[in-house]
Amino acid sequence: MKLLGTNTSPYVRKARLVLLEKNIPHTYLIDAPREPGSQVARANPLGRIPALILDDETCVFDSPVIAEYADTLNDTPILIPRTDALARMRVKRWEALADGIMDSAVVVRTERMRPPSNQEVAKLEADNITPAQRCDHACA
Ligand SMILES: N[C@@H](CCC(=O)N[C@@H](CS)C(=O)NCC(=O)O)C(=O)O
Repeated sequence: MKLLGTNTSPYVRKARLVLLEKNIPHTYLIDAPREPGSQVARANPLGRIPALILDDETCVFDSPVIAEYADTLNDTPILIPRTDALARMRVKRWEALADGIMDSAVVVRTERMRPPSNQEVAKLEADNITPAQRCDHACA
């Protein structure tokens, strides 16, 4: 299988960690979606990375889907509990929280890369309320 991505994408780093942690043979191909000649659009209609292309050309995309697929390929180790519904939900919830934090961080970074006069302050402020602070008040 081939994993398409770039080193700067947090979602790609997450997919790589799962594949490496589980010792799943794969080829990592640096492929930035907007570069000419990119294979990403063929592998993911959303045009985003990471995208995983299996040996039979099946395309797997969105990092939670890649992580879950990879986790079911072997049991060494099992990262997402398979039978205990509550334990499984808790792991998937951590993943949703981490992905959400990354989503916010990407918005802030993208905004800060614009010239200061073009930055949307409201967007930066809204995203500066960290999910970590909200966690203190969230339910168990
Ligand atoms: N929910 C997706 C998010 C993936 C994502 O947004 N990746 C960014 C890179 S960090 C991307 O490919 N953006 C499109 C682009 O750079 O053109 C996932 O978890 O895989």
